[in-house]
Amino acid sequence: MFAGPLDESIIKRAREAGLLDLKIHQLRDYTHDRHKTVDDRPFGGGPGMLLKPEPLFEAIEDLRRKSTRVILLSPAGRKFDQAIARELAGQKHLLLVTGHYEGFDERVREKLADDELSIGDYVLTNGALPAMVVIDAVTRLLPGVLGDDESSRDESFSAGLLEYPQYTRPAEFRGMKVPGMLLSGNHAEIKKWRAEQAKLRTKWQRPDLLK
Ligand code: 4HQ
Repeated sequence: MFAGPLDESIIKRAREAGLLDLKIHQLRDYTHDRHKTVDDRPFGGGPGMLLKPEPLFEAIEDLRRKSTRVILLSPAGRKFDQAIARELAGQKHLLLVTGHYEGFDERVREKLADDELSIGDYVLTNGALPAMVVIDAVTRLLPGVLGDDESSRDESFSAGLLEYPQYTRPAEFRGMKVPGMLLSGNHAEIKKWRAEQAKLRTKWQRPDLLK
C-alpha cells in the first residue's frame, strides 16, 4: 500500500532531495516461527485478533533510537490535526506503528508508545492510510519541501479560517459571474472582502474553528 502514494509528486521529490528519509518495515520480519505469526486471539474472548507483543517489541526496540517518537495509529488515539503535524515536523525521527485489521496488545501501548493518533472518527480496514496521511501532512512542513508560493499560501491560512472563495477565468461561465469587485483592481477592498468571506464560510461550515 505504501509504494504508490509515497513514490509520487511532492513526497517523491522530498525523498529524492534527501529532505525526508522514509523506510517501510514489515512486522513479519521480526517473527521467529515458520508461519511468521504477528497476531493472536484476545484473552477473555471476543471478536478479532490482536497484534502480539513479541514481534512489536522486537521491531520497535530494534528500530528506535534515543530521539525516536513512537506513534501508534488507531481510532483510540488523540485526533491528528495541523498543530500536531507541526509538532511532529520538528522531531528528528518518527516511528509510525500500524496494524493490519488488528488492535494492539495493551502492553505495547503502556511500554513502547510515546503517542497514539487517530486521523478521524471512522474505522478503516488498517492503519496504512492513517500512517500515510500523517507522513504527507508532516512532510510538506519540512524545510525546503514546498515552493515559496505554496508555503506562504499555507501560512496565510494557518490563521485557522477556511479559504475564501476563489475564481479564475472566464469572468462569466454558463451565466455565473465572478463577483465584480475581484475584477476591480482595488486591492484594499479585495482584501477586506476575502477576510469577510473566509469568516462567513468558517462560521457556516466549521463554527468549531472559531471557538
Ligand atoms: N484504523 N485513525 C483499525 C483506523 C484509524 C483511524 C487503524 C483501523 C487501526 C486496527 N487509525 N486498525 N481512524 O481506523 O488511525
